[in-house]
Amino acid sequence: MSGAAVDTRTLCLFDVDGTLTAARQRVTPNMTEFLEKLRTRLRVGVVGGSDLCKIKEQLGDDVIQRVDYVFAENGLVAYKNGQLLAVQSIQEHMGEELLQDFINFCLNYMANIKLPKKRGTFIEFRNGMLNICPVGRSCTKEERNEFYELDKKEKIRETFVSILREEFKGKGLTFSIGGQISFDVFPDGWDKRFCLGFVEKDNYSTIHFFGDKTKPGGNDYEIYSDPRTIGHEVSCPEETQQLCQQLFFS
Ligand code: M1P
Repeated sequence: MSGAAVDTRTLCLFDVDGTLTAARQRVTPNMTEFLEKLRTRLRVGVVGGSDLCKIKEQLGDDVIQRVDYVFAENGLVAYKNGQLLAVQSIQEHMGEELLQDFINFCLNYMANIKLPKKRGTFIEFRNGMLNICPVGRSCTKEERNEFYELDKKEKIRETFVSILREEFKGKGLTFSIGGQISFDVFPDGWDKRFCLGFVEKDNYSTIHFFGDKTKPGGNDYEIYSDPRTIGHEVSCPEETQQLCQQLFFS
C-alpha cells in the first residue's frame, strides 16, 4: 500500500445489508480489513435502515469507533467519530393519535394474513421509525428465507404498503422496503438523505454513496439519486469492494 495522505474532503457512505454484508449477516473479515484500508485514503461512513443494535451485530460492537460516521435508522440516530450527534423521535413527530391509528391498522391487517409461518415481533418501535414485519422479526434464518421467497411471488409487502399509502394518504408518511421480511415507516424526508444534513456541515467536496436497493421504492433510492452524492449501485458486498478498489486504489 502506498503512503498517500488521507483525502479528508472525500467521503464514502455505505449501505449495510446487501452492500457491506449479506442481508442481516455479519461482515466478513475481508470486508472489515478493506474498510480499514479504505479509511487510510478517505473518510468512511455507514448508513443503514436498521437500528444501531442490528448494525452492531453485523459490523461489530465497535463500529462507531471504526468508521467516521454511523447513521442508524437512515441517520435518525447519528454518530460521528464515536460520539452521538442526534436522535429523532417518531412519537414526538407523529403524535400519539396518528401513531396509534397506524399501529392498530397494521396489527389488524397482519392479523388477517395467513402465512406458512408466523412468529413474534410484528412491529418494532425504533427511535425514528417503525419496522413492520408480517412474519415476525423473531423468525429463524430459514423462516426468513421462506418468507422472502413467498413475498417475491405473492408481493405481500408491496400489497400491504400500497394499502397503507391509500389509508394514510396525506399523513406525511413514507414507506420503504429495504430488507427481506419487513418494511420501514417514517415521516416524509426521514429517508437516508437525512444523514446528508450532518455530513454537509463537514464540507466534503465529494460524497460517494454505495447501495443495493437503489430503484424507486428501495430504501437507497433517494440518497442514491440525490444531487449531493455520486451514487453507485451494487449487487453484493464483493461488488462493493471491487468497485472501491477500482475507484480509490488504481
Ligand atoms: O437495512 C435494510 C433493512 O434491514 C432489515 O430488514 P429485514 O429484516 O426485512 O431484512 C430491517 O432492519 C430494516 O429496517 C432495514 O431497512
